[in-house]
Order: sequence, then C-alpha cells, then structure tokens
Amino acid sequence: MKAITIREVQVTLTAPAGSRLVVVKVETSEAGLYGLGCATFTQRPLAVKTAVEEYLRPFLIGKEADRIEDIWQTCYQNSYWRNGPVLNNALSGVDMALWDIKGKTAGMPVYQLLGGKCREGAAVYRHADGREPKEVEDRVRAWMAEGYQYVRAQMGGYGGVGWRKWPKEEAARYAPEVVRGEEEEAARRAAPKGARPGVYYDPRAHMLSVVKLLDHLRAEIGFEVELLHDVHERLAPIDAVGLAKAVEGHKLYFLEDPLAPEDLEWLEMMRAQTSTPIAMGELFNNPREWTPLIARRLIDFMRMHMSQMGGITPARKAAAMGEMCGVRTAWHGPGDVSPVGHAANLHLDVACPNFGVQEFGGFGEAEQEVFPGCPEVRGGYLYPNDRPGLGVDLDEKAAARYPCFEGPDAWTVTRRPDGSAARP
Ligand code: GCO
Ligand code: MG
Repeated sequence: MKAITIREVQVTLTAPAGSRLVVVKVETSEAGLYGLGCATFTQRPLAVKTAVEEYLRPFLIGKEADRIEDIWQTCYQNSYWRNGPVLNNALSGVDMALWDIKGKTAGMPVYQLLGGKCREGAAVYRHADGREPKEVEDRVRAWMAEGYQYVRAQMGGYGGVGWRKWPKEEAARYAPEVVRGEEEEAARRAAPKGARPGVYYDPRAHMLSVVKLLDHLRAEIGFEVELLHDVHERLAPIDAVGLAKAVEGHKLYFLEDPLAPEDLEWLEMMRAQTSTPIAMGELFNNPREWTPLIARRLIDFMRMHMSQMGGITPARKAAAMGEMCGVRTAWHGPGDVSPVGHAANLHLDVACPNFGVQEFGGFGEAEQEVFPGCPEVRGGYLYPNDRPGLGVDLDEKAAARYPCFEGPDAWTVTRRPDGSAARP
C-alpha cells in the first residue's frame, strides 16, 4: 500500500471565546484526509505559529504521516535545544494531528488506539468563584444541581484584589469585574508611593481567605461535593505548607499548584506534614519537571497542559508512569485549551486506568460553530463522540470571524502589596 505522506501543515489562530487558540492542520497526500492538533500557548500564539510554519512545516512535508513516534522524536531533537513552551506547543499541534489522522485511517476513535475505553465518559470539574463565601457557595450549589460532583472553589480568582493606575478602559478590557473603587482604594493605600501598575494581590490575606472559604463551604454544603482549590503558586512556600495543613480536615479532592515549579524542593516538606492531595503540572514543559515528582510520589495528580508537553505522545507516557506510581491524571483544561486539545485530553481520560478528573471550562456557541464535533457534557461527565480520530473538526471561515487580540496579556502583570512583581 502506497504510504500516506504529509502534503501541507497550516496554523489557524482564533479566539471564539476570547482566549487565543492555536490549531495546527496537517494535510496528507490522500484527498480529504487531514488531522487537527492543539498548539495553544495563549500568551504567545504568534511565536508558536512561526515555529510551526518556519521550522516544522518544511521538515515534515513529504514524511510518512503514520510514523508518529519517529516524527515526534526527530522534531523534538531537530532544534537541538528542546522543550519549553513555544517548541513543545508547536510539536503538540503536529503530534495530535498525526494521531487524528491515524484514527481516521484506522476508522476508529483515538482512544481505541490507546487500548480502548476504561470508562464511558470522564468526570469533569467546573469553576466556582465569587467575592464572598456565600457567592461561591451559591455557584457550587448551582453546579451540583447540574449533576457535577467536582467543583473548584476560588474567591477573587487567584487572589487579585484590584487594579492600580491602569487607565480605566484598559482595566475594564481585561478584568471588568475587579474595577471597583473600594478594592482599588484599599490596594492604593497598601503600596509605597510611586508603585507601578499591575494586578495587586496580598498572598497572606489570600491564604487566610481560602481557609475562610473552605470552612464556610464544608459547614454549609458538607461533603456531598468534591472540592478543589487552585493556589496558583501565589503563596510563599512555607505559607503553602501551612495552607495545605490548615485545610486538611476539609478533605479536598486536590490542592493545585501550592508551589511554583521553581520551589519543588518544598514538596517533600509539604508531604511530610499533610495528607492534603497535591496536584501540579500545568506550568511544566520539561520531563525533568514531572518525572521526578511522579517517581517519588510527591504529587497525587499530574496537571500538565498536554500541548505544553508536546502532545499525546509524551502525555500517554507520563500517564503510564503515573499508573505505576499511583499518580492520577487531571489534565489542564481551561479556556486556553482549544476544543481539539480538550478532545485529546478526553481520549486519554477514557482510556487511562489512572484517570482522576478532567478540568472543563465548557464550550460556548461560538466555539461549537468554529469547532464542529465538540465533546458533550451530560450529568457531570464529558463524552467523546466516537467518530474516527479525535472527533473534532475546524471551520476555518468561522474561525476567521473571531480574530485574536494583539500583544501581551495584562492579567499576568501581578504585584505584591509593596509593588514588587509576583508570579501570576
Ligand atoms: C487552571 C489554570 C488557568 C491558568 C491559565 C493561564 O487551573 O485552569 O490555573 O486558569 O491560569 O490557563 O493562561
Ligand atoms: Mg491552575
């Protein structure tokens, strides 16, 4: 049989729900046979586009599309310097597209190529947020009423308390909900004279507010719902250890990113002091970050952003390693993962015995218009559509109707009360 080769590689940037998404399309020598992959690094989409168009495309044209592993390894090595957010996302777009093509060629969904279903659908968690515990409680109850068993509870997002000296229209564009005089006034009082603009948050106040929030939710709702919380690496390491201990009795499903990738050494201390389940990984883009944590059982859930790893090929290996070490998967799945990326998450979720839970931000009408075949959520579970490949398509005309905004993000310009820069 004549080998199916790669004929073209294209990148689409689109933002149907506001977040900038990057999708790679790999077309083959067989008419109408193509694959799609998620390469979404939402903070630097143009950098990924260039890496695909200028470096991977010329390298791939003419290659046999069925040789996923060899293509992954040669693309990974080809830049000599490897890993990192831009190159891994570029590689992921191609990798997922090749798995999509292999599924279509075989006439079966990708999860069948991964060993078939372990479960019919993947349990997902939704986000509940608010400015007061009662607001968050109402949101959690609303998700429970829709059948969700897992809810992430935040108060004030990841701890931001308002904008400083940003022109109102700029602040309104990025975070309309935080443009309230009183917070701004409060923040203004805290910082030294001449402090620079940014998203100010107070780690200590945030830590105490999380304890207050979870105390409230367990007192009002009890243990009927699995609760999760994302610290978003916003606390000093010792305060993160303190928080993990302080909320131990609330039996969280997991506490996410209590530490930054730069502070992983503190995990051992945290482990020694508390049994609060720990989830980490969305910021990882080098196997040197996730393999030691899995092997040493320092985390309970791997939260990698699949395209930041380089796609399905490395993710299925990390998942298999996790199975051997009692570490479950909880792939990153907010709005800055395209529906193609969500489908890739989902195919591993239904095929991996050590699946834990799947983050899910929901698909709005515009996203479903741009990406026909979005997985469906029913009763708290996300279901693959059983079509060959990953099951999601791309309407390029519709995608063009939702252009991406230009330039850097503003929400990542985060500052401590004294005006110094902090991790977002
Ligand atoms: C999450 C994440 C996200 C990230 C976002 C960065 O757990 O969903 O922390 O909210 O902040 O993906 O662009
Ligand atoms: Mg997170």
